[in-house]
Amino acid sequence: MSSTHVPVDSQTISFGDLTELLRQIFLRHGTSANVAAVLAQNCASAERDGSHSHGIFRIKGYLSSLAAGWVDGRVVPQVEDVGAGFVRVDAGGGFAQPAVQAAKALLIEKARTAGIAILAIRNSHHFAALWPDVEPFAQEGLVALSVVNSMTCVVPHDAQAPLFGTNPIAFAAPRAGGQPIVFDMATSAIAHGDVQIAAREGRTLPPGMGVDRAGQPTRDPAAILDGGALLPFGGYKGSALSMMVELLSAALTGGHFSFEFDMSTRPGAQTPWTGQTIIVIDPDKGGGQAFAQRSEELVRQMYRVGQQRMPGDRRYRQREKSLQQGIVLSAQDWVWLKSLAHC
Ligand code: NDP
Ligand code: PYC
Repeated sequence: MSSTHVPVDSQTISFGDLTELLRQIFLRHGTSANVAAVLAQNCASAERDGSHSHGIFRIKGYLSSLAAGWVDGRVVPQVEDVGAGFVRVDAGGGFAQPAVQAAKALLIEKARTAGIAILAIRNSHHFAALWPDVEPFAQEGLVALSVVNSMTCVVPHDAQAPLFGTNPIAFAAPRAGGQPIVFDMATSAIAHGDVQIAAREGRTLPPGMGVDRAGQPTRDPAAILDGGALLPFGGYKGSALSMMVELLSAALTGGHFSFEFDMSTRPGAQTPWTGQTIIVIDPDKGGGQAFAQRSEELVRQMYRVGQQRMPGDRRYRQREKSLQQGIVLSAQDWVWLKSLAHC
């Protein structure tokens, strides 16, 4: 073990033990065994990689939505083979990740045959980081792009009221000399989860993230959460990408736009009820040299001109550390998770 500082008031847990603890929690709060396993793996992976806004921080929201009957933790997703390169899934009001899992083998088979395949998921709840939905494809030599819309809280560029969700885009591509290239980013200036964490910790946000209930710029996360809203990143450019995410996640799939459901009608509901699209490409069908060699060359050139790190590198570094030294949880979170598993 390294001598890296670990806070005294904390608990260190292995990735496997955290996954198992979370699996028990989901199981005890109304999910099927399969859904519990899929969500536990997803949530523990986020905590392992330091994606803290979408790790155990989200457990309260998952359980609240389950208890409210807003999301179905037991439904079995219905996979439909609708074209040479098109797979559809009706998630049945359940979580998106089991829908991805149910369709994955067919999607990969189609991508390898046709060169490209689309997975269109509707009637689904996505409450997680998006990178776990694309990274595994790149580990199999494929290129993957995913989008998911969330809940109305982002004001389109130049507009006066929120309409879009925080709508992330995630991309993954194989690379010859290292871990896959992966980026995963909200199209809002900041993820909603990070606003909640800043409010909890009493931190002020950088300028340009959001507005208060009167539409005035604010750096106070509590004012954003209390009737205010977020802004897209990068002005009209981020706003256009957020619009694209709405179209691909909802219009294409048959899911809800971020503004088409109202969580306030179901007390306790926290998970956005929308849709998700994943596009998978087999780069071997391209006309260039081996894709992974070419992506390695691009990375080499990026470093040569001064880029300090690749997107995804912070996570990979944190992953390695967590796998070697364990995942550090606060004592408070540890006691809370144990109580949820045994209640
Ligand atoms: P960040 O702004 O923290 O990071 C966005 C991307 O940029 C990451 O791939 C990150 O890599 C990379 N990056 C960050 N800093 C640098 C740098 N200095 N150099 C190079 N690359 C860099 O993410 P967001 O706050 O936008 O999103 C956080 C999470 O919230 C995401 O996982 C997203 O999927 C999730 N989310 C989920 C939603 C949902 O509906 N399910 C809605 C909105 C957000 P690295 O990870 O290595 O830091
Ligand atoms: O952090 O913006 C967010 C978010 C929305 C849904 C899940 N995470």
